[in-house]
Amino acid sequence: MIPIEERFPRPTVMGVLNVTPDSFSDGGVHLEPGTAAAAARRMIEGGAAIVDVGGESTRPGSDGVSVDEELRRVVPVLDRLGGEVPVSVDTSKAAVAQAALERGAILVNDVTALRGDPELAGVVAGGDAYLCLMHMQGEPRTMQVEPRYDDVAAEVASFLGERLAFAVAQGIPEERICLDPGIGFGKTVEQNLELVRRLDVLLALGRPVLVGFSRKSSLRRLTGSDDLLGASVAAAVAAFERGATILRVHDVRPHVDALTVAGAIA
Ligand code: HH2
Repeated sequence: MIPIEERFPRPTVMGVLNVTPDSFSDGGVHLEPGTAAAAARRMIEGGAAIVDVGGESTRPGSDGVSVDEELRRVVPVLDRLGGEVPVSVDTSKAAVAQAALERGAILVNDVTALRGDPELAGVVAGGDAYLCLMHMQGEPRTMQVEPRYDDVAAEVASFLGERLAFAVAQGIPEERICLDPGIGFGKTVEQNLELVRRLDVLLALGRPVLVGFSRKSSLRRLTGSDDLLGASVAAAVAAFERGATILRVHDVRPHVDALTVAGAIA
């Protein structure tokens, strides 16, 4: 298996496909498997290198869903894609990751950084999958209540360094892993901005960094606008310029265009 940085060089666009009734911004849009699969194919046509399929919303205030419900949402979409589209599965559950890997998914995107399900590391290791480890303070239900850090960049880096060591100890080769500061997961607007501003602190861990700022509520707070496309593109380009490798986005084509230009300049 080639290292993740070779498979997904800078900048790589990851399209977001939420197969949920209640996601942040696209909840309910892709609930029908055929519609979801068509949207995934359009994302690849638009220049995404991979599509992140998720069956559980992690928006602030959300409760979890059962394994059965998550499988019921995700599996029919992957079956329709038939392994023809590079897919990442946004899950913290071993059973969901296993089902996705069996259907051709190549990356497991775990917002709990292997703290959610003790079986997940073994599934990733045994399934020869790439892995994204994300930082979150608290849990989705309560994480935005009162996020606190003394030094947000240092604390997020220290957490991700520890989770990276854990993953490697569980048999997942380091070269398959990328790290994510978890924009919006237990962070204020200013903490989110500081994480991007000081992305070098995360890059010092030596792994590619994934950033997902697309359509997050911090952008609405900054701009006062409900149309978050321009704000999302700006955040992705800023993250890329500070060293991010993978940008997780909802609106693929505009991000691909912007990052193509930013990459050409860089
Ligand atoms: N953000 C969301 C979900 N999964 N995974 C990673 N690695 N990084 C992120 O920033 C990230 C993520 C939340 O955004 P969205 O998918 O739009 O919403 P929801 O969780 O409500 O489905």
